Amino acid sequence: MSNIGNYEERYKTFDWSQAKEHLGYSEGDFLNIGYYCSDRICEQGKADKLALIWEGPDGTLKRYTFADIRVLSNTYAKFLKDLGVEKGDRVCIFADRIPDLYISLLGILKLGAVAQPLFSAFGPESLITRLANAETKVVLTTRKHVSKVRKIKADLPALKHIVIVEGEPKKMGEGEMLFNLEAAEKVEEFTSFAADLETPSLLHYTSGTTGQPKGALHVHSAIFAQAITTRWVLDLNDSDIYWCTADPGWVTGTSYGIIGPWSLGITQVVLDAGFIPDRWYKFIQDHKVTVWYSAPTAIRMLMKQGEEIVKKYDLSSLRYLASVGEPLNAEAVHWSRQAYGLPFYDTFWQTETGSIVISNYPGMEIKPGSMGKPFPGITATVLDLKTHEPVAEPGKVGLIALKPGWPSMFRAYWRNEEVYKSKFDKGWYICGDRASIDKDGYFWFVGRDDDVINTGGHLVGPFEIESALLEHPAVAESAAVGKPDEVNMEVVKAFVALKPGHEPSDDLELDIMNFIRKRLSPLAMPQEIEFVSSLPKTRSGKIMRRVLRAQEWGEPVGDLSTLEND
Ligand code: 6R9
Repeated sequence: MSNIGNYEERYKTFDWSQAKEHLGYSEGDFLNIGYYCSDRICEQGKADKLALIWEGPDGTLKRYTFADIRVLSNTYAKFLKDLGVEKGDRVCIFADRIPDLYISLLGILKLGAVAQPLFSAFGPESLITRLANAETKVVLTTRKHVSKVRKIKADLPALKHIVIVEGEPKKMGEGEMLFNLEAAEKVEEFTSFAADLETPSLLHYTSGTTGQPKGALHVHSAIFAQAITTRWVLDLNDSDIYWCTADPGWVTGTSYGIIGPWSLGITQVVLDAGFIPDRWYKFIQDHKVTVWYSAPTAIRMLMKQGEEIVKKYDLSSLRYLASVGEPLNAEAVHWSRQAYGLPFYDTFWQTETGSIVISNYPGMEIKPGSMGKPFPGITATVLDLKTHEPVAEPGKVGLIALKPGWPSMFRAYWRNEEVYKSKFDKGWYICGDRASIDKDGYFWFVGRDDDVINTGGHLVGPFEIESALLEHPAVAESAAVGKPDEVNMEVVKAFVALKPGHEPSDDLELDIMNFIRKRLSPLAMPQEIEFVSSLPKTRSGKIMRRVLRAQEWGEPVGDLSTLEND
């Protein structure tokens, strides 16, 4: 029997007070995600239970009990407090998936500060937009990544400390210090900040069509939604060994790679290494992973490797598989049934929603290719593209929209009230995705409603790429769009018009690609650059990405008259 039981029944009878009860919370109780994910679990008698089994790039294993996580996150909280970090201050964690990333995040929350994890492959330009906007006070990073922070430090007046938590640079710069968690004096007791339901907790940056990335701000009560969805969608129980393959630089890696499992006292495993199929399978075999939460691109890459390699490993521990981040094609669901004897269950949500909002559930029939149905407590629909009224006919495409009010919903885009407000209309939060709903109430994803590029499950904003392209000395104009890719679903393609005196060449193409990879990240790097003499524009001079994108996808360009007049 699954945790959710009968979905339809749950949907009918659920209200969010049950999610609070599920965590043993009553109105007015002490609340703090850091405390809930460590001290509270120890108080439940699970102090000696493993919270984290970590495997490093070279195969090193480290094990942490909930008691370890409790004391070590206290140690971080105290260290940051002594450094002058106060309630509400933003503390960025910029590191690979080292244990410190997971532990310091809880420490930051215990202190009442706001944790801002950033993907460690980000280059200086991606970093500065996010650190400047958040006015981040402290960056926790490692020897491997500190040089990228150093490059931009002079332009970040709010940044007071750079703390190197792993490795030791040859030379220390101004405002830099070392912190070694293993060597530090352990802090047995730390009084966590008594957060209320609306106290800010996490800041995750996400890309939109226009402007720089926006910081989606979450609050401590998000844990109620994260815990109940972990229980009912990921079906986690006390005896599970859980593996979430997402990096905590992205929302999946915090909502379901830290808070969800630990709020329920569940053992999780982390692999701090890139994607190597053999290594992934061996990891599942070695640690006897039971529940695996991953992404379609990874599944497609595993599919490409075929079934023979699957047979080399004992994957019999697996009992439940789920996926998020991009469309999970029906073929991938069929293949996983065939290869692992289990289907992947698709789940849909966003940085802004903080937790799974539309999903398939254990026990509910999967329609391969569909994202499933709204989570209990979530009212979801699709709205007419123009009028924003709910679409009545089954199968008609509209905008996915949710009734605001669930606990893990974002509360703001950091210092960007205008864009935040633009996400709401007629009492709905509009996700920015298109879908249809069939006669049985299943949601079918169609595509994004904006120009954001989803590459391998990671969103990249065309504006950010175009701004960086313009900084290249040879580039006069640019446009970035997604082009189809068999594995990553989409990859970035850039259209570039050169400045006088520059000629298209393979060398220049490579140079521009590398320029973006270093400044932004490997994800944002165009896989192809097409040199053009000019770009299609509206009369007011806005580049028409839609035209370029349609060309790439072999789709009709559609009605251009409105665009040309804007
Ligand atoms: C959790 C996360 C959100 C965007 C979302 C949509 C796409 C996520 C999906 C999916 C099709 C699914 N997306 N899940 N598309 N099927 N099951 O991924 O957050 O990085 O903010 O991305 O990802 O376009 O709007 P985030």
